[in-house]
Formats: sequence, structure tokens, C-alpha cells
Amino acid sequence: MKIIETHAAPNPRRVRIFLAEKGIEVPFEEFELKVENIQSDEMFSLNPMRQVPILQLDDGECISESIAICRYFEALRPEPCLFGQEPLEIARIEMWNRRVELGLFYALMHAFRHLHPRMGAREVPQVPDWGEANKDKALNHLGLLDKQLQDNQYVAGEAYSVADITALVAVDFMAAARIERPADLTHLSRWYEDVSKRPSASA
Ligand SMILES: N[C@@H](CCC(=O)N[C@@H](CS)C(=O)NCC(=O)O)C(=O)O
Repeated sequence: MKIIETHAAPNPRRVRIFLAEKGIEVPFEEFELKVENIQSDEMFSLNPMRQVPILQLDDGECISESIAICRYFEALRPEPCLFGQEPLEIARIEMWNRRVELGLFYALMHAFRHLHPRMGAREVPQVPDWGEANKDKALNHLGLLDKQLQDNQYVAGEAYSVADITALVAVDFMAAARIERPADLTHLSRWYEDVSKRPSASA
């Protein structure tokens, strides 16, 4: 098996951090995210959504969507558990992972894709107003996360989970989206320093 990814892109990083936390090694194959590669027939056959990361199994079957890939490895190697064990814990982690993904990560993604000149060829049409609007959405969501982290060590409670991975990758992606992390979000800063220190963060 192998993972087709782009090292500099945020979604593949989610999978790399997840695998590092699990202590699982999978060979990576670099895919250059340029228009001709993304639009190629080969990419369509690997993932009709034309996105990385893609887990390609030994029989050729491809699994895409970062969380689907992570879930596959969680099922193969349940420890350390990153999607929760008890019903309520599983629900909380899912809830926060989805909130961070939809509320923060995708807002940052839209801000980046609709404003960055380099993305003009890949995001068609590029709508700068939509990019600007998403900056505010992302900042609002960061405030929500700060409140959650006031009473919880990690995003979904007292244990590190996949929700922290999504949040860490999203917060680091703010630099690419040219949004500064507000200094007054002190709980977020405490959490950020903590999770950034984990060896997996550099995967
Ligand atoms: N929902 C997908 C999103 C994957 C995604 O957006 N990947 C980006 C890189 S981070 C990509 O391949 N973009 C292709 C492009 O820019 O056209 C996942 O979770 O894996």
C-alpha cells in the first residue's frame, strides 16, 4: 500500500500526523498539485474528486478523504485510540472534528483558494469577496474553539484525538491563508503550544 500525497498541503498532513501518533509507517508518493496533474485521467481514476491524500491498497483500490483513511488505520490498529472508545466519547470527538473541519478548516481553505494569486488556475472562478468573507468566519470559529479549550485540555475533552489533529493543521494553515492568530485567544494558544510539541506535529 502507499499514500499519494502532497507534502506541503494540509489534508495530507492530517493523515501523516495521525499515522505518526499510531506509529504506523506507510510509504508516501509525492503528487505535484499542478493543473495538468490534477486534471489528468490518471488522477480521475485514483480519485474522481481530484484531491489528495489517496490511500492506494495493494490490490489497487483507492480510498480518499482524510478521515476515511484515518478511520481505516484506526480499525487496523485501535491503539492509541484517536476516534474515541466509549459511545459518548466517540460522539464528542466526531462532533468537534466536524465542527473544526466545517467551521474553521474549510473557511480557511476558501479564504486561501479564493484570495491567493497562486490558486487562480485551480480555483475557478476565484471569488475574492467569498475569500474575504471566510476570513471572518474562520476568526469567529477560532473564538468558539478558544472557549471550548478554556474548560478542556484538548479539543474534544481530556484526551488527544483526531479533532486536535484537524484543529492543529487548520491553525497552522492560517499562515497560508494570511490570517493572524489573535493573541487574546489564550486558551487556544496554550493548546496550540501543547499539541505542536508532540513529535507527530512535524510528520
Ligand atoms: N475532503 C478532502 C479534501 C482534500 C483536499 O482538499 N485536498 C487538497 C490538498 S489539501 C487537494 O488535493 N486539492 C486539489 C486542488 O487544489 O485542486 C479530504 O479530507 O481529504
